[in-house]
Amino acid sequence: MQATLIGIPTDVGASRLGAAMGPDALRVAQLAPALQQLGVAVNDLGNLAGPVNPRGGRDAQGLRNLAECLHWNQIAHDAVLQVLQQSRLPIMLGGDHTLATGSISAIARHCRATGKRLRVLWLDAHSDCNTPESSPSGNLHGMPVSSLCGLGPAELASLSGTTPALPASAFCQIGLRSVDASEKLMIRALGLEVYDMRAIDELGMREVMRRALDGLLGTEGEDTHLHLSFDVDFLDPDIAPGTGTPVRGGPTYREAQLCMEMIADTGRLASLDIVELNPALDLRNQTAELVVDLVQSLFGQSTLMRRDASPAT
Ligand code: HAR
Ligand code: MN
Ligand code: MN
Ligand code: MN
Repeated sequence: MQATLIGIPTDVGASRLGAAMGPDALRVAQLAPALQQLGVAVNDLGNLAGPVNPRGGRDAQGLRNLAECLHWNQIAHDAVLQVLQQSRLPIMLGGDHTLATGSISAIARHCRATGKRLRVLWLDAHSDCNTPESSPSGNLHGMPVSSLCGLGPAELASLSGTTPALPASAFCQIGLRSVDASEKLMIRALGLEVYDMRAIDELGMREVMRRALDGLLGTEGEDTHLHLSFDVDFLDPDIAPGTGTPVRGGPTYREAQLCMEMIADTGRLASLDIVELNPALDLRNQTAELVVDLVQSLFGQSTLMRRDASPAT
């Protein structure tokens, strides 16, 4: 397998500064060598260059830093598309979660061109499906899902070449525990598949992942491009303090590992966003190191040799 790291050091979608240092923290935590150890050939494009956070107020639409967000998403889109066209697996090092609008727009465009079905796993404490009208903050990192579903700011919603970039049914959100009232309505309206923390409590991570990955195993999943959008605040802040909007009550270390291992078992992972890592809030880079550890599981690291790649049904 060949993977390409793309540093996308944006923090223009967030209120707290610091996520722009995320790509370098992941490099310091030895992300590339960790993947190489597993037989993944890795190259690193370095960091894309884009605007800094002007720390603007809300515009007439209620949005903060729309022009800067658009700029970052356009260059993210172009870089990701190029890597996909080289048949390499792009790993986006964020940066705040707005970049997923650009990355997933490119992935959706590529899937359309190659006739693949797209499945997006969204690991996050938040649902990120606010619209300009509903957003309590005006921060665009709270809107990538709605943008991709055609309901965000028009310039962002059309990046993929079609609006919506993908059907809402392509998404599966896992780990939610901070959802605005407006987002609850949006989840209903879009019919988003969601496993919140209560679902993980009640069903267990194994059953949640079994359902989330339905249709991806074996020959049934052959034509599916699996994208993982991994917001670091998915993880419990006790183990992952280095993020801008932590919410208590997230998955434990073991639950997160199982989640990654079960994704790896499908063999369908074809692109990855790692977002919302904020080294300014971290302790001795422990969150970046944890992410690298989890990404190793995502790329097939397991304790024992596994006889059968597919998990028991
Ligand atoms: N829902 C809130 C808003 O729209 C919080 C945004 C979430 N922040 C993130 N996204 N880190 O996952 O402002
Ligand atoms: Mn997010
Ligand atoms: Mn989040
Ligand atoms: Mn299904």
